[in-house]
Amino acid sequence: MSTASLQRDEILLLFDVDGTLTYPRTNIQPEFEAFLYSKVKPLANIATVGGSDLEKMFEQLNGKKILGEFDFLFPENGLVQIDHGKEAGKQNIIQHLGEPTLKRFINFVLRNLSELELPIKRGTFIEFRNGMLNVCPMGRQCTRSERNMFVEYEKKHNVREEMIKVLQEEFADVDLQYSIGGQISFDVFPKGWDKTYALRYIEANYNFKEIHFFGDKTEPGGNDYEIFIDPRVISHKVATPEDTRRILTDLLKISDS
Ligand code: M1P
Repeated sequence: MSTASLQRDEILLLFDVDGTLTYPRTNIQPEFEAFLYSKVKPLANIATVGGSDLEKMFEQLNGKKILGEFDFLFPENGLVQIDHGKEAGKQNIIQHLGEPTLKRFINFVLRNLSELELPIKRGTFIEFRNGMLNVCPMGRQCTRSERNMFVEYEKKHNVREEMIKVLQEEFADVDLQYSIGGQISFDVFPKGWDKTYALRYIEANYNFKEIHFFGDKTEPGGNDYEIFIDPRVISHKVATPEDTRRILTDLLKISDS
């Protein structure tokens, strides 16, 4: 049976945000947004599963209206679950790791970053979220052009990959996982709290016939990798929102006019 012949409530489409619904850390484009809400949403349940927190999802997808537009929102890899506009649950990294381990980790990262030479540094080197930490060697408080500068710098110096290696060694005794989902930072969370976490919620509460996942960071170490290879989903690799649109048009037999 083809996907296009299924009922709306039999299909769930799970979208990564950066690189899939939007270009990295930019807002969704109006034509794509209209396509998603007017052509795709009537045919299937739609959901986001992003590495970023809910505030960044609001910024990129044009505000709180997404609470009403998407059937589900899964910020922080689904460690926060929003079901039809209402928070249904969230994970807590403090409780999971405990203060002593958390403090040891944060102190080590800050010490390591203080010794790291980069062309520029700004502020907010660790962003503390509900279920994860986001570590940014340059500091999250940077401008778009400073962000672009880091992207170029990293093409020659694997700053984040090198730092992750150091952390993996130093914290081999702690069940932590590291993933690179964006351009200037990496996410740190307990093992298994990757994007497959969103599937735990879906499986416990719904019974979709098909779950499709769309993402760009699908290589090992990228934050779409684990869900991309998960046998519970049908995966689609994309590089841009245009790819996502093309695949959706084909999958759901949408007349794209
Ligand atoms: O959604 C992908 C990533 O987006 C941001 O990454 P960066 O600022 O490095 O481009 C972060 O919110 C990160 O946590 C997230 O995985």
